[in-house]
Amino acid sequence: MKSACRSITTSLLLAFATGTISYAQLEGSKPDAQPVNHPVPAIQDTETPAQRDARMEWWREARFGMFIHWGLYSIPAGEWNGKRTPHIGEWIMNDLSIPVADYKAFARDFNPTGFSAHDIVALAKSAGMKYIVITSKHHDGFAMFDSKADPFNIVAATPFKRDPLKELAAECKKQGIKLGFYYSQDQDWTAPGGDAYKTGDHQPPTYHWDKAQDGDFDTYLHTKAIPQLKELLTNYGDFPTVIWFDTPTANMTPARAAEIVTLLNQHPNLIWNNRLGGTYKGDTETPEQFIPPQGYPGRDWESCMTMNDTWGYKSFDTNFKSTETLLRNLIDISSKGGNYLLNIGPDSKGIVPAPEVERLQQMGQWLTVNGEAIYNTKPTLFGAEAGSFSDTEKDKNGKPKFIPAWNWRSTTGPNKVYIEIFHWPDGTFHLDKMPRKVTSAYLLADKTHKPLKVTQSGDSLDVQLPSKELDPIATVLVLNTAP
Ligand code: FHN
Repeated sequence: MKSACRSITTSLLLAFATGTISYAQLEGSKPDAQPVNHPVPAIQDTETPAQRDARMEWWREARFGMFIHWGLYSIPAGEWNGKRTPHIGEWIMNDLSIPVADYKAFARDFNPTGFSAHDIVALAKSAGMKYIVITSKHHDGFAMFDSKADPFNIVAATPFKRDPLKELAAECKKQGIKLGFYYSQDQDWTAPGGDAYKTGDHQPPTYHWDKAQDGDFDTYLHTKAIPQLKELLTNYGDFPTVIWFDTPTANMTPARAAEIVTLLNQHPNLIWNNRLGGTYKGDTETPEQFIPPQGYPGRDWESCMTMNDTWGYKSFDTNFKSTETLLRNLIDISSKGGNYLLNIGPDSKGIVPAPEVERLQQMGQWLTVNGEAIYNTKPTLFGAEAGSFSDTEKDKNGKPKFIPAWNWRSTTGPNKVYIEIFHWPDGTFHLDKMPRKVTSAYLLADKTHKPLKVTQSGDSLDVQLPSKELDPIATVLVLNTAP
């Protein structure tokens, strides 16, 4: 039985490594129940539901956050020694088996003088995002912050010598937005003993391609990962509000994860995701590159997605999703009670690619008018199955196909139902099963809030619409409902 389990786990890891399933799907294969006998109980094991609600409050209201994948991999930008990686840019060291010394040498050329914490935070704000999560250390092991624990970092090893996380923390505080840190706690391809999943071929999860990577995992954990997490948790004032772990291997046993949990428990307001490992479920489910058709009833969740096909910058990846797709993703996710963590990948100068800026600004314009229907709302009253991105079917670009089961989505306020209409109907908007009494209706983008004619009989509701939509991506119909 034991060996059968092991072989299932191994084949799942291989499927992840070869890109046939995503990390989130891999996670989904784990049993759901929260074990109660953790070596060290986490805050989620001990707090009351009311304490949990208070801790999660800002995050639940936020709905929309910015993921930033930025690191040394922005220098090769998808290409090394004349070879282009077809995979995600931040994996280039692993995919092209770049030797440790060669990869570390990129640091000497890393001088992102175009980086402006002010501009990035302002961009997030103009997009209507309420929090930022940035890669403090990705799998390549390079710390994007001032670390005394390990010299392979942006302050000690580059001509730049600045700490972008410090600058972002100051700006986030100034501009009133939350900041979280992504940290690759298990995979580390440049620290001896750090783990590596090998992509592209069928190697075990701790495959190393350079002798310099060999070493003891506990030594890595105790001399690098845990000390760096301590630095991140103590050196940045009010932040981080989120720690975003990633890709635990079997090496992240419950006992090892418990050492990290001991540290996290000292920060009682912290939110952390379900990717620590060692049976800890954390606070949030993290579907990656897809929207779960039913959300995760009873769990907080956040879909993280790229705008093109990479997280870390790749100079030749121009396959950007349209603003329409990105906005409808945000609406779809909100209607199912989740958050959208949308990625940007700055280049080696620290500049955010123009197509990403453009899309974020367009999303922000829509949210300036229609944000009331997104922030701090509750899920739809009409079932969460209303269309989604298919797990199996692809569109003509090879991306998950959007299946619009309905032509609209819905979010809910205490005395309001919001209907975000994607495809404008002729004449009337009809609902078969409206569970609340509607007192009046108007379009959110209509500044005058001109009342629309409502006919309600039993469960059935009709609202007379103007002949043209106010926004072709989504026009929000507001239904005022009786308390
Ligand atoms: O391997 C990483 C990947 O590079 C990226 O950081 C994503 C973001 O969720 N997480 C891992 C894959 O699941």
